[in-house]
Amino acid sequence: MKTYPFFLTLFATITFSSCYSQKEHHSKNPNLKDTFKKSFYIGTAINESQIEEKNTAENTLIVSQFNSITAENIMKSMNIHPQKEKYAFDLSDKFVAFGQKNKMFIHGHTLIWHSQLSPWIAEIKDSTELKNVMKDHISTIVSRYKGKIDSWDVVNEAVNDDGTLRKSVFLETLGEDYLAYAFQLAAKADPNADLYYNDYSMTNPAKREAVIKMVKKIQAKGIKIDGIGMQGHWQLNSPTIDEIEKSILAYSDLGVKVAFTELDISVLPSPWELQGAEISQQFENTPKMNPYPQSLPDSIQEKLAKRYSDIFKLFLKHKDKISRVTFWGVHDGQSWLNDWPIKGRTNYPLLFDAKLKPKKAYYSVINTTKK
Ligand code: 9MR
Repeated sequence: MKTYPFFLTLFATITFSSCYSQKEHHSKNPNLKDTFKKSFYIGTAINESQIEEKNTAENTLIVSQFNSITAENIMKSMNIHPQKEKYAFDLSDKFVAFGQKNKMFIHGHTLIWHSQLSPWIAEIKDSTELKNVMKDHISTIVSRYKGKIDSWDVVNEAVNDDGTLRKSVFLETLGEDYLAYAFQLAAKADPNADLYYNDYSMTNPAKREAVIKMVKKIQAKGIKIDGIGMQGHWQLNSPTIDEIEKSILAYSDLGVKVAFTELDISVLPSPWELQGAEISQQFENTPKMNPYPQSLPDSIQEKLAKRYSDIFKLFLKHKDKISRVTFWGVHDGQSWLNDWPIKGRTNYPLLFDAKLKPKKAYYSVINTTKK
């Protein structure tokens, strides 16, 4: 029998056992970002306290599971550009530094949006002034993070669910040209960032057709638009997988990337009038509308797990078209759906519960990659 010097045997033993234990560790502790590494980025929206790393357990969860971040609120115009001559970059600088430190894909949300709009912008009536403000806003923010923020929601929620253009200070003052103008400004400020149009109810046929028409008009002007963001604020039974698939195919036929930018699945009843994710809607909180205030029954956990699994199987089927899947929040405790469309409910829309424990839905998502 051939014998090896002691130090070589020792080296081989240590190397093997450390590889083995890493592998063991990996398979016992799967994580989202590695599981989908070859397919698309897995992101989360983070709030102010998470950007500032105030809670160690939340921070550990974010960096171990996600390889992309979006700021849930701090980059919206009323926060980042509160007055004409004043930008507030403190938190957005921290957000970008957090992403860089953790080698994450950083997404900017959002440049032009009718909601959470700085009140002083909403009051502008003069078209030249509004164009100048758009130019200053987009150029200042995008160039500050040039080469650091990888992609932007340039325009958010400009189309109504019936396919008409949403009335906003931008549409009313500048007409629909404001859409192409916003993309033109963003492309000039950072030619290498990916530029997205982002909206909810993107599986609704009338809205889908209108978004496609809008993107084609921007493309026809020779202006750069790289992707379409389907927010993905969905329910247990709607939209159907078939409707989601139709939208993935129709949007990617435009030659742009498709991203799922704000994914969450509400398990609570929704008032019948409810449309998409229009945040101006609020309804009354009654026990019937808040059926699981303490915990989510097993039968609904199962339904949520199956729903997420069906959705991720579809995402994997179209991984060549999908750039990123971002959840709207890290865990159930922080979700906006606890307060919308009815204040003070307990919803369970994400993969981690309010105690940061992975839910059945988490494992069902991880398992979609297993043959
Ligand atoms: O999650 C955000 C919530 O904290 C804010 O109160 C709300 C106010 O506009 O915006 C929520 O995020 C929205 C996102 O920016 C755009 N798409 C719909 C999201 C849910 O309303």
